[in-house]
Amino acid sequence: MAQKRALITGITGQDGSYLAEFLLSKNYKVFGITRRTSTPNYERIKHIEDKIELIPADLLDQQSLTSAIDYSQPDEIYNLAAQSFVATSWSQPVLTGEFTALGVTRMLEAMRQIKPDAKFYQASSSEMFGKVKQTPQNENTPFHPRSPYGVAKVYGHWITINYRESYDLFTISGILFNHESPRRGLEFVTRKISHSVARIYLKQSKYIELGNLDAKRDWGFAGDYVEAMWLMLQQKNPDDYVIATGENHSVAEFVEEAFKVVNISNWKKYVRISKELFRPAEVDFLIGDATKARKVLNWQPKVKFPQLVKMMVEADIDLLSKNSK
Ligand code: NDP
Ligand code: GDR
Repeated sequence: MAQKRALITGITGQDGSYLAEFLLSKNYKVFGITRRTSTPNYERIKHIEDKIELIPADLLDQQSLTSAIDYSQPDEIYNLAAQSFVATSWSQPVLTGEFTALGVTRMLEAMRQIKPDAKFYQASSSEMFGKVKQTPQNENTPFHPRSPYGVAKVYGHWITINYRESYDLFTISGILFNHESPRRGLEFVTRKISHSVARIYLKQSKYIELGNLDAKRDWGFAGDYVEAMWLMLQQKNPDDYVIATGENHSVAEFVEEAFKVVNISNWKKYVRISKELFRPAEVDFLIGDATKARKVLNWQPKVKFPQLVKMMVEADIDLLSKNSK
């Protein structure tokens, strides 16, 4: 059988790096799209750089996406690239719409014109549920996004379905709940916490500044979630799936668990609340129902909440200890 070929947008991000590793382990030829930066940002993929092929392109540039698909001739396309930080979507709403919403159409158009027999995965998000209409959330729960990011993702979700229905393309939307790892960007709350706790433990910092501690999220491990993306594209028919652990915790619980890893029980002493870090509209409570994925894809998350927090705090202690040598 010919070696399968995959094209990943957002390969330099958290999920892109795990997905590239996963596909290499399945013997895929992996191509990744990277955008031009004045200094390279290949930190998360440097250990596999010699095994993958990077193609310069940008979600804002139709021609570059078309060329990338023409060059790589992928069997599977994973569209992970986006402006993915919810807080930034209020300060840069138009850019967020361009990247996170219209970027999806640009990728779909490129595939339709150049490689219509490819399979397409769109990275949709639990942020689409926003002000939740039912609990837990599944594939049939109505959307009520609460940020320009969430609104852009709703567009991405529906345009993916629309290309499936209009042109009979194999396009899938994976509605993933929050997934974290030691490779998570430092601006996201879990990594901010694990990194700050490690700094406090190593006496490099005295406190951590946070916003809303009451928000609840369904947090899983990114390594488990990229497998679900792949499984979705291996099915006979294209469909949409929720991917989640089915368990949620507040930001405060994450903080408490992280301090527990370094044997600090009076965690409140180290936390300051900043009004600046509260969002104009909050998503208070998310919890996913991944029954369909369990039944159809035979997918289940492996890493549990305490394990995830421990993994992240220990990785940051290692990282900071190495950096200070
Ligand atoms: P990251 O922010 O870690 O990665 C985003 C990637 O998109 C980076 O590789 C970034 O490149 C790339 N990118 C951004 N803008 C452009 C552009 N204009 N052209 C080309 N590439 C671009 O996100 P994650 O890995 O966490 O998430 C992957 C996807 O999944 C995103 O679409 C996100 O919205 C979605 N998602 C994530 C969830 C999560 O919990 N992690 C949950 C649900 C959905 P660069 O390195 O150059 O910045
Ligand atoms: P989220 O992740 O918005 O769920 O989007 P984030 O980690 O940014 O926020 C989670 C919750 O924590 C609260 N919070 C803080 N958040 C940040 N970033 N910094 C803080 O200091 C802080 N204090 C409290 C937030 O208010 C929020 O309620 C992530 C992204 O990966 C999206 O791309 C993805 O689609 C969704 O997860 C599912």
